[in-house]
Amino acid sequence: MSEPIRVVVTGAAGQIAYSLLYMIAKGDVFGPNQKLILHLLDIPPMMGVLEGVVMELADCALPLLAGVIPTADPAVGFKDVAAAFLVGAMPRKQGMERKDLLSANVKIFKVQGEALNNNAKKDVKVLVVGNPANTNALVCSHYAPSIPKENFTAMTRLDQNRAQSQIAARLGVGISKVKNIIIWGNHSSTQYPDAKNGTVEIDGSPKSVVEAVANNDYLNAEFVETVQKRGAAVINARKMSSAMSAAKAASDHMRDWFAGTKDGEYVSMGVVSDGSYGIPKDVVFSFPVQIQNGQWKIVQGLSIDDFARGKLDITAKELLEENEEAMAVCASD
Ligand code: NAX
Repeated sequence: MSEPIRVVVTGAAGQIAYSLLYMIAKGDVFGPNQKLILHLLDIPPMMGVLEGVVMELADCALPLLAGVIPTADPAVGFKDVAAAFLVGAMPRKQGMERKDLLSANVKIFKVQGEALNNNAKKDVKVLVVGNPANTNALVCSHYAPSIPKENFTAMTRLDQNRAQSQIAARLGVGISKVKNIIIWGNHSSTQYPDAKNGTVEIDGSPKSVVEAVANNDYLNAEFVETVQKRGAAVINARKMSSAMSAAKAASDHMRDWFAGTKDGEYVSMGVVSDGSYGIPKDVVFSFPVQIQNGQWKIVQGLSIDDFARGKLDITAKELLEENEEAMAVCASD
């Protein structure tokens, strides 16, 4: 057993955290030999609810859990953390314009960026789940200049998992047979779920998804739309947004970031663009990445057909607009 690491989850009294905390505390993310001290950050009115979560974590009797620190103070929440799950964000309320949502979130992620900068370990790995996730990650990084930009990522793993699951169901194979499905761009309805670089194992041998599905109309239309609209479909059915699956995706994202990806496999993460695939620099864009020793690298040389090019440009344009709005709010603050 190694020394415990400190891990913060924000929005700790919310519904994603309710599933995520258990996954982290039982070893799904940092492995079965890594002890943890969990920092639970939420806002003052939620401290009573958070107390209940603390009681339940104790009642889970988890051997890896070396401590739990519930707090509404970002300086305490981010103190010495090695990993940060930024789940809490301002939800969109009725009548709220996109701009209002963005400016409320810019304020939250400014405060949290500063608190990370002043309190967290300098090699902290930050995953932003709270929406608009990509732009929130950029804002957070902007206010944490002492932490490398590469350490700020946004979650598109739920979209990837949804896409992988759609292809597995379509082909009637187990989920683990489907690999390298990509989510490009923003975690929004402009994202481009791309199965055309994916592979599937059928009867023991790998095939391209394009060949196995043998229906490009499906891959370009129904598949893309189903993944893009899956979040809304869950809300319609559950009357609440995806939580268990979002928590599983956050746990997958951070596990792969710490432990690395398997040979020949890649995963999608919102990361700061270096201009790869003609995407403007410095937006947080979801790319396929491979990870070794805790460092991600964008997978190069994948084929982008005209259809994909159009989709990538649309989602990049949306991100540039969001960034401009966010930076205007930052500047006026
Ligand atoms: P909940 O409303 O259940 O929980 C959010 C929690 O965050 C609340 O307890 C709230 O008090 C807390 N919070 C608000 N401001 C805070 C602050 N400044 N510091 C700390 N905590 C704060 O939402 P939940 O369903 O858990 O969703 C959380 C976020 O994830 C939302 O922004 C949601 O849009 C986003 N999602 C992102 C996904 C992704 O793939 N990137 C998918 C799932 C989810 O929709």
